[in-house]
Amino acid sequence: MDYHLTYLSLGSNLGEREKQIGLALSLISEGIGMITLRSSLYETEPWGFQSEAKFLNMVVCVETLLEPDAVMQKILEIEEQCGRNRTGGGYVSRTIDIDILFYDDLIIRSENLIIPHPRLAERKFVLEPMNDLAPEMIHPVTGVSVRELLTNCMDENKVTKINSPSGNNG
Ligand code: PH2
Ligand code: MG
Ligand code: MG
Repeated sequence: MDYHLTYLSLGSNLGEREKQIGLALSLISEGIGMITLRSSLYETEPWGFQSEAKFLNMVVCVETLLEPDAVMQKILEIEEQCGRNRTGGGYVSRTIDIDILFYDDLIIRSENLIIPHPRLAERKFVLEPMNDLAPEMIHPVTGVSVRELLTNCMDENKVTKINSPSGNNG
C-alpha cells in the first residue's frame, strides 16, 4: 500500500465555526486518513468577498491511501455532513469548506480538480497555517517554498492566530 501526503485547508464562517471544524477533522481522520500535522487555528477576514462574518481557518497534513479523485469525493461527502449547502456561483459564507492544497508533489489540471490549489499563493489565510506545518515545502509548479510564497504574498486581509493546535495556548 502506498501512502500519500496531502495538505488540506479548512474554513468556516457560518454557524458554530469551531464545532464544525472539529467535526470535519474527525470525519477526515475516519474517511481520508490519519492527520499527522495540524496548524494553529486562525481567525481571518473574508478574502474575495464582503461579509461581516470572519472565518476560522486551519491546515492539516493527512496520510492517505486514497487517490486525489477519491479524496475530493470524500471531501464533498464530509462538507455535506458538516451542513454545507452548495448554491450558485461566487464566494458565499459557508459552514465548512475543505480544499486540497497539495497532494505529494503532484500536478493535476483536470476539469474538476486542480492541484496544487490554484489560488493558494494569493491567500494569507492558507499560507500562514501552511507555513506552520511545512515552510520548506516547494510548490511543484513554481518551485518556490511556502515560506517565500508567504513573504511575497500581497494579501492584506487580516489573519490572526487564535490558538495552538492542541488548544492549550502553548
Ligand atoms: N474561502 C474562500 C473565499 N474566501 N476567505 C477566508 N478568510 N477564508 C476562507 O476559507 C475563504 C475565504 C473560498 O473557498
Ligand atoms: Mg475554498
Ligand atoms: Mg472548496
